Parts: sequence; C-alpha cells; structure tokens
Amino acid sequence: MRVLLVHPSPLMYSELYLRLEPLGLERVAAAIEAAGHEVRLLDLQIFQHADYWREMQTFAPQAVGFSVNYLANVPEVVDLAKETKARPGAPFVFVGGHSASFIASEFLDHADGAIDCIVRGEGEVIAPLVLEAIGDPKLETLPGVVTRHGAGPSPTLLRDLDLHLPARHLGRRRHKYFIGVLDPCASIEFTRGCPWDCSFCSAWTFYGRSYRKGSPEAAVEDLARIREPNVFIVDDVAFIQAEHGFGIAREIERRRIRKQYYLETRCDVLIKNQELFAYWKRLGLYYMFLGIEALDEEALRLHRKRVTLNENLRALEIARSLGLTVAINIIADPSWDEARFRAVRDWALTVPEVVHFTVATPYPGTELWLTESRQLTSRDYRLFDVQHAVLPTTMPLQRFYEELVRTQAVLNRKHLGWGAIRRYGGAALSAAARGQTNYLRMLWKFSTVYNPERQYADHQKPVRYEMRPPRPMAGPRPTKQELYVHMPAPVH
Ligand code: B12
Ligand code: SF4
Repeated sequence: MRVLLVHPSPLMYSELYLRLEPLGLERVAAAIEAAGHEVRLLDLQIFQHADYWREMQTFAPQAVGFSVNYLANVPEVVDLAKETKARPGAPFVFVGGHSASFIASEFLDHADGAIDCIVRGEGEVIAPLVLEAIGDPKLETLPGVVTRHGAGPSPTLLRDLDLHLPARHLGRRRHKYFIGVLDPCASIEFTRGCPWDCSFCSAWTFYGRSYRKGSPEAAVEDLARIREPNVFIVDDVAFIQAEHGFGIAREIERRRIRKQYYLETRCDVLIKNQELFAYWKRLGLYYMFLGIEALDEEALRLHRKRVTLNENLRALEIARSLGLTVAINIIADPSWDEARFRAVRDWALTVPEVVHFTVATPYPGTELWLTESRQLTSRDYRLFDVQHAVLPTTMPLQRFYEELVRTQAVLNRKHLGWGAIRRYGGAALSAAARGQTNYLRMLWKFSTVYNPERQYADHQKPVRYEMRPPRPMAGPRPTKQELYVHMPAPVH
C-alpha cells in the first residue's frame, strides 16, 4: 500500500529558535516499511500545502497519516483532512501523536467523518495493524484505535525500543533542521517516558508513568547512521540512569563517533550524575536545557517538580563549571503583575544562561487540565502553544503580552543579534560557509515572531474549532484512567 505520512506546519517556537526532524513519524514510517508498504514522508515545517497536494496527485497514497503532537496544529490537520476527503478517490486518513491521543473523540467530531481513526499512544506496533484493517469493522477493536463508532482497548507499548529505528532516509531537505547554533541538527531517542509526575506535563501521563531504555548498541548504531554533525537527544529527561548513559558513551567512544549534542534534563539528575555529564561534555555535549520552571519554592511545589530552589541553583553552577551552553525555562503565570515580571527580568539579566519564558497553560493530558480552578478565557486550539494566555490575566491582556515580550526580549538582548555574533560568530560563520544559514537567519527575527500586538491580535481571530472543556473528575484527585494513554500493562 502507498502511505503518505505528514507532519504539520511549524509552531511559533520553530519560527525562531529551532526546527526539528519529525522523529515520531520516522519511527512509525520504519514500522510501516517493515510491514512491506511503500512510504513517503512530508514535513510541512519545511514544505508548503501546495507540496502536499502535489504529493497527493503524483504519489496517490491509499492512506495518509498525520502526526499531531501539538494542539496548535489541530485546526490545520482537520482542514487538510476535510479537503483530502472531499476529492475523488480519497485515501484512508488516520492521525496519531500526543495531542491527538488526549483529545481523540473531539478531534473526530471536528473532522466530521474526514478522519477515519485516531491512533492513541505509540505508533510503531499499531500503525501496520491499522493499515491491514482498513475497510474491516475490526479496526475499532484494535488497541489504541478510536473511530466515530467505537474504541479499542488501551494501546500497546513497544516491547523493545531497539526495534524500528527512525527511517531518516525518507526525510527531504534535512539541512533545514537545526537548533540554535547547532546547524544542521538531527534528532535521536535513547529512552522513552518519565518517572516523575509534574502537574503541568503530559510526558508521564502519555506513557502511563513508564520508563524504557534502548540498548546502547542500537542507540549508537542509530547515531552512526546520522550524517549531521549535531544531534538533539529528545529524551524527556536525559540520563536518569547513569549506567545507561555511560553505556552509550563508551559505545560512542569505541566506534569513534564525534558529534555535538543537545539534551534536556532535570536539575537533580544533573547533580546526581555529574561525572556522567562531564564524560558527555568530553564526547561533545554542547548545549543543555534545564527545566527550572520557577524561582520560588511555592511555585515549584505547585508544579510538583520535586526539586528545591537551592538544587536548581546548584545545578546551574555545575552546568556552568562544565562549560556547557545552558538554556532554562521559567513558567510565567497569567496572574503575574508588572512587579513580578520586573523581578524575573532582573534575575534573567544577571545569569549567563539562555532564559526562555512560557505561559502557564493547562494542556489536555496534564493533571492541571483537570484540576485548574480558573476558567479558560479561550478554547481556540491555536492559542494553546504556551506563548498565549488562555487563563484570566491580572493585568489587561495587552499589558500582559507587553510585559511577557519585554521579558522574553532579555534573551534577544543577550543571545541573539550582534551579541550572538560576538559569542558564537565563529561557529555561525563556519556553518554559513558550508551553506547552513538557519542559525544566522534566526538572529534578527525576534521581533517579527515575538510581538505583543501579534499575540493579542491572535485572540481576535474567528474560532472555527473549539476545544471541549475539561470533564469533571470522578473524585477529588484525577485517576490513572482519567490521565493515562498507555495503561501500565501489557507490554508486547
Ligand atoms: C522536539 C520536541 C518539541 C519541538 C518540536 C519538534 C517537532 N518537529 O515536532 C519543540 C521544541 C518546538 C516543541 C515545543 C513544544 N512542546 Co514539545 N517535545 C519535543 C520532544 C522533546 C521530542 C519529540 C520527539 O521527537 N519524540 C520522539 C518520538 C519517537 O515520539 P513522538 O513524536 O511522540 O511519536 C510517537 C507517538 O507520539 C506516535 N505518533 C506520533 N505521530 C504519529 C503519527 C501517526 C500517524 C501515528 C499512527 C502515531 C504517531 O508514534 C510515535 C512513535 O511511538 C517531546 C518529548 C518526547 N520525548 O517525545 C516534547 C513534547 C512532545 N512536547 C510537549 C510540549 C508540551 C511542548 C510545548 C507545548 C511546550 C514546551 N515543552 O515547550 C511546545 C509547543 C509549542 C507550540 N507552539 O505549540 C509535550 C507533549 C504535549 C502534548 N501534546 O501533550 C512533550 C511530550 C514534552 C513533555 N515533556 O511534555 N517540542
Ligand atoms: S516536566 Fe520533566 S520531569 Fe516533570 S514529568 Fe515532565 S518530563 Fe518528567
């Protein structure tokens, strides 16, 4: 069967700092290819809708699968599915990914019959079975599958992460993928899931709080296939288990692979596994993201981060002493006033790190989605991108955006424009000499992407698809049934 897999258009973030390969789709593609199908992959972060329609004509797929990890992409995918189904000889249309998994039935309702099924959870096991069941009523009995007529049992976890390494050969224009100065940059996955349970996050609810590791040999085999000199390690929390991180590192040394790496981890993990991170620094670890989230104990407790402010500050010192470029994130609450923004801005100016600000957003799939007592001010999917306020702001909304962007602009002052050229000019120019200009191009784009008027105007756009409000909880706390996509068992 001819199968076209599609990643939707870029999010607000990817307009500036990064653009990353659709690793989830590449893994699903590998599983589908292994089942004997002919697969093509189209990434609309790079290509245009016109390219999608061209592909529909020239490749004439019998099935089209969309990846929806982000709510902001829901309207685009619903519209593409509707237009696809309106044309003669329409293919089977299915959708997977994080956000799709958490809002399966409302997604199907918006599509009004244009989406044949949503595939909840990991795609590797189930996608080939879905293709096999097209046209058969057994489709809606498959694990993780939801149609307008029924839903199968909880999805099946992939038994072994070493299976179905990403089908990177299907990617086109790979030189467009980058993160900051790591230009170009590929992505890789070493582990899946997270054992913590932060209230604003859905990494743990998606995988039913499970945590799995691939073998160091398979991970490094995958790494060896990557042509790019830079690699984004996509694990939610990198190197939780030191032995696994050392195992991969030793294998990299044994195979004499030299690359630069970006990873994301927790402050307590960095403190606990300092030696491991120092080893990775020697191997090429360049850029690290630490989820600090808050500058006070009360907010850390509310986010249920299970780290203290002191631990966070200690981790920053360790990262600095290792000589890493460090990015951190702070969650701005819509309740913040001018004084709060000023205090955070002053702090951000005193630290050498790249400081990002996101807006507290109850995302479906998180505990916060069910427990947040404040009323949503918007249910427009496009505004659920952690850059817009969807909860009531204490300041007038326009003022909130002015303060937010002013605070985000600290990053612009410190790490973009000429400041960046002074700091990373050598790396940027040598990338440019190789024809890689993604990073150079981002340096002066800040105010076209982060703009208070634009953010405020987004709230005035007509809303065609509205999210369903959260369902009331059965008890005082959300249950596993209410939160998890993958229930803890079974593993196949
Ligand atoms: C890279 C990344 C990004 C990149 C986007 C890159 C891209 N090209 O998509 C950037 C940095 C832009 C980003 C932004 C955000 N992200 Co993000 N991101 C990730 C990250 C680290 C890796 C994604 C990845 O490659 N995973 C590995 C692959 C193998 O897994 P996968 O994509 O989930 O695919 C599997 C399944 O989902 C499924 N599947 C996926 N697509 C399809 C399609 C079909 C047809 C089928 C059948 C199955 C299927 O099968 C795949 C294989 O099992 C994940 C964390 C993670 N480890 O997954 C978070 C994650 C996906 N992001 C998340 C969030 C919350 C965000 C933000 C909202 C906030 C933030 N963290 O900054 C913003 C969104 C901004 C916006 N404007 O809306 C959440 C999920 C959100 C949700 N929907 O519930 C995650 C899980 C992180 C987390 N800890 O909460 N992100
Ligand atoms: S924020 Fe990080 S540590 Fe917390 S649950 Fe999500 S992935 Fe795990």
